[in-house]
Amino acid sequence: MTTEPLNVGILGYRFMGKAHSNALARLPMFFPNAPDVNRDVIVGRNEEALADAADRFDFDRTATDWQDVVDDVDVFYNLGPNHLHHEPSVAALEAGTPVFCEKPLAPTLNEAEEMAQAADDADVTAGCAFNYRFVPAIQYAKKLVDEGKLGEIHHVRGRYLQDWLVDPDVPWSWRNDTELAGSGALGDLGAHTLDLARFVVGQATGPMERVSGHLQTFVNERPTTDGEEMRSVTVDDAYSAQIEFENGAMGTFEATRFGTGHKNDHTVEIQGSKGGLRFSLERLNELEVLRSDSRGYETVLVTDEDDPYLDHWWPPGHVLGWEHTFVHENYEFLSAIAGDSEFAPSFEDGVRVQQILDAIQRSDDLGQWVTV
Ligand code: SOE
Repeated sequence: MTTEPLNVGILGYRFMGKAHSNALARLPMFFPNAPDVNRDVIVGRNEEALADAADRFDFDRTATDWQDVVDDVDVFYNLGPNHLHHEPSVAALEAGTPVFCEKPLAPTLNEAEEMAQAADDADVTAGCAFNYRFVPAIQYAKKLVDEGKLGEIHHVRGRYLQDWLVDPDVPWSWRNDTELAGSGALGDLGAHTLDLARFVVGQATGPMERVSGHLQTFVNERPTTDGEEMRSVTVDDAYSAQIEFENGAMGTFEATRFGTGHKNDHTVEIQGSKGGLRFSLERLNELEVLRSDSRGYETVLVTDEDDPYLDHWWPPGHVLGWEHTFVHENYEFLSAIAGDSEFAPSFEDGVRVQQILDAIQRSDDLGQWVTV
C-alpha cells in the first residue's frame, strides 16, 4: 500500500463533480482502510464557479486547463461532458496517471476503443464509473445468479425512465447534441442498464450477441437557455432494444427522457428456470427474489452486516441511498490503484457497453437486426 496521500484532480464540478467529491470526503470516516486522498485540484472553464466549487468540495486549488493537470496529479477523474472524455483521459494515461471516467466512456465506439488502448499501453488503472454496480442489492443479485440460484437465465429486462425533457420548452443542452454527447437516452441511461445486465447475468448468459434497436426523437429543436434561438436536437429522446445473449436468453431494454411521471426510475428483472429477481432503484435497499422452493416473490432487505459494504455504515435496516454507490466505487477504484490490483468496471467494460450502444444505433439506421 502507498503511504503518501494520492493527489486527486477532477475535471468537472457539476452533478458528477459533487457526487464524487462527496464520496472522497466520506472515505476516511467510513472506509478507514481506503488509501489517503488529497483533494488537490478541480478543473473547469469558469473561474468563479470553479472557486465556489473548490471551496464547497474542499479542494486545494483550481485550474482552467486540464493539460496542466493530467500529469501533475496521482489520479485524474474525468467527470466532464461526454465529448471531453477522450482527449484528457488519453493524455492522462499517456502521462502514466490512472483515470476514473464517467459513463458512457465516450461519444463513439472508436473513441472508446482508443481510450481502452491507451489504458492498456499505460498499464495503469482505468475505470469507467458505472456506479449502479455498487448498490449492495445489485451485488447480492449477481451473487444469486452466479451461484446458479436462478437456474438457466431466460429473460433479462431493464428500463430506465426519466421525464425531464417532456416539456418542449426545456432548453437545449450538450446532452441534446450528437457531437457532444454521442447519443441521448441510449448512451446516458441505456449504458447504465446494459452495464448492469452484463454485470449481473453476464457470467451465466455469455455476451450479448445480436441486437434489434429503435431510437426516437420526439422534439427536434429546443430553445437556447437565453431563449434567443432554436437549436436542433440530434440525439434520441428514447430507445428500445431486443437483445439475444449467447446462451439464447432474451433481453428487452428501454430508456427515455419522456417517461412522464418517472424521475429516475431504473428497474431490472431477471427470470431463470428456477427463480427470478426484481430490482428498482427507487427501492434500492431491497431485492425481490423468487426462489425455487417458494410460490411467490419475497422482498429481501439488503442491509445486513454481511451484505456488501454494509459493515462500513450502519446497523442492519438502516438504509443506504444513491450517494453511497459513489463512495463504494471510489473505495474500490482507489484501493485498486494503491494495491496495484484490477478494478472493474474497467475501460474495457466501457468499450463492451459502447459496442452494444453502437449496435443498437446501427440496427436503427439499417432497420434490421445486427450483430454486436
Ligand atoms: C441523466 O439525467 C443522469 O444524470 C445520468 O447522466 C446519470 O448517469 C444517472 O445516474 C442519473 O441521470
